[in-house]
Amino acid sequence: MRVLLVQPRQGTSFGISKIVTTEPLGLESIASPMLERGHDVRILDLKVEKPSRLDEELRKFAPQAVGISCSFTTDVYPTLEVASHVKSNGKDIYVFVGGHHASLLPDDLMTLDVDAVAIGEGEVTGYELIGQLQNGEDPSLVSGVMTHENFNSDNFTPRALMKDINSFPPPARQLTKHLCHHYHMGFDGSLATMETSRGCRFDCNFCSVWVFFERTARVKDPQKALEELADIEEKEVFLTDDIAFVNRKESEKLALLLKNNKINKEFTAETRADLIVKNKDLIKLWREVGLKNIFVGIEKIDDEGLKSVNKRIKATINEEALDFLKTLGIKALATFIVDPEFDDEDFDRLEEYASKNGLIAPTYTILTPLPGTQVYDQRKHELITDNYKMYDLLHAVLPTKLPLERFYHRFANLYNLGHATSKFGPLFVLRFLKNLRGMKLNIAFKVFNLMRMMRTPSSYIEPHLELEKLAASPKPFDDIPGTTTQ
Ligand code: B12
Ligand code: SF4
Repeated sequence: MRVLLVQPRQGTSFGISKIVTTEPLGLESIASPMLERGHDVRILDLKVEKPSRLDEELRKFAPQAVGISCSFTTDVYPTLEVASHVKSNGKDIYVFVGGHHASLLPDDLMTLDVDAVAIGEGEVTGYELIGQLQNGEDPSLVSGVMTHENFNSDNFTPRALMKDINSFPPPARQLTKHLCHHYHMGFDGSLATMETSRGCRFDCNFCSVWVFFERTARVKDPQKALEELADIEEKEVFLTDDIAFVNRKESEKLALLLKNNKINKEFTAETRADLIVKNKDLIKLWREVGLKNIFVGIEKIDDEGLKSVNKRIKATINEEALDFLKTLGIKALATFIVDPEFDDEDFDRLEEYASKNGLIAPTYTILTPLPGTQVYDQRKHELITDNYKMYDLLHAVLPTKLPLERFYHRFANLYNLGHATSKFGPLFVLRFLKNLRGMKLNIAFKVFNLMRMMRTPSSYIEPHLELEKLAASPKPFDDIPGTTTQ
């Protein structure tokens, strides 16, 4: 079968995804088992490729099936755009959607332009679905495949999580090789991504990862991870693990293998502060083998706040982790959740915390009830909009205590406190010159512009004004679920 896998365009105009742009690892992961079974598979990444490439692929490649990734809530409309475009080119092209959001809220995607939604991990579901289509058999019979026939009925069989995440070949990175110069982490690139583990055993109330993975975490075999890494050409590698270093023994084995095999990479990872504090020697070892940046979900500055999000951690542990990373020279990219109920004092306290802890490039998001989370269940009746464009964690979708202008003024100002490399100062000039040498001018400009936007209150307010206008006029998106404004 000829299968085209599509990463839709970004559904939000700004945010961290413009600063960290990654290859479509989910699509690459489902592509390899399909390739192994002899299917002809291509990947289109509309996050970085021109929109016209879709028509080009539909014409030249003439896919029999198109699979679209919808992991982010903000990607729902772009996903439906692609589906509708494909169907307008040929009703007989089979359109299926998968990914994190699609799995948690398939109703959003079950439109007439979508034939099926693949719920859960896609490696097995993907190739089984394609095999079924090839044999002219009913796709609804494949576990994890939700179709219009079995939707909301007992005939849908869920796909269980894979017992072992080592049973498949590495993601088919060769399918996006020609795009690798687009993928970057801030000013640094080219960037590759890789999983060394999958899932999380915690249960924070603002997060849906543990819901998707049923509070489990599985680890890649260190030897297999080493071989995969050795095949990656890029020096910069973003480990997409939900919680890096989740399994101490395997993480240590991998670090030692990297050391003994002289693998020369620079890593960025995401993890929790308590794992850092508990495994200081392991983090030190990873530093030796190239760990450069760690996103640390600090979320809240005190115990009360941490309890409110069910983080199961103490504020002192967060601070200990930040201090420790500083001593090792690892950049701690602390992330925080700003509550819509914040008043001026709360913002003052958060600013103080960031400056006291000398945070270089902290990331702030606004508490957003994302589908599948406990916060969503508890607060969905309070939502001020169900327009998914606003669900980028940088817009208030719950009522703010401060007037909206004041709230965004304070929020944008948080981004003025760090990011020394994005301001027009000596550090910025240094990074800029480095990128000039590497011919990455466009990326440097994109990151710089984005960071400027994030420091400008009006860029947050614009989408709210657009929504008000939409509410006052006939609604163009009335037929798309989730797009009505209140
Ligand atoms: C790495 C990561 C990032 C990276 C890169 C993400 C990317 N690909 O663009 C960075 C740091 C840039 C990032 C940014 C953000 N992220 Co993020 N990120 C992740 C993380 C930890 C791993 C994603 C990943 O690569 N996994 C590995 C691959 C192999 O898995 P996968 O893509 O899920 O694909 C599998 C299945 O979903 C399925 N599948 C996927 N697509 C398809 C398609 C078809 C056709 C089929 C059949 C199957 C299928 O099969 C694949 C193999 O099993 C996830 C958590 C998670 N585990 O999903 C959060 C997650 C996706 N991020 C999230 C969020 C909220 C954000 C931010 C908004 C956060 C912020 N601070 O601003 C930004 C914005 C990003 C954006 N695009 O708008 C949320 C999304 C929730 C939601 N409903 O929107 C998640 C789920 C984390 C969470 N806390 O809840 N993120
Ligand atoms: S925020 Fe992190 S620690 Fe909490 S449940 Fe999600 S992935 Fe796990």
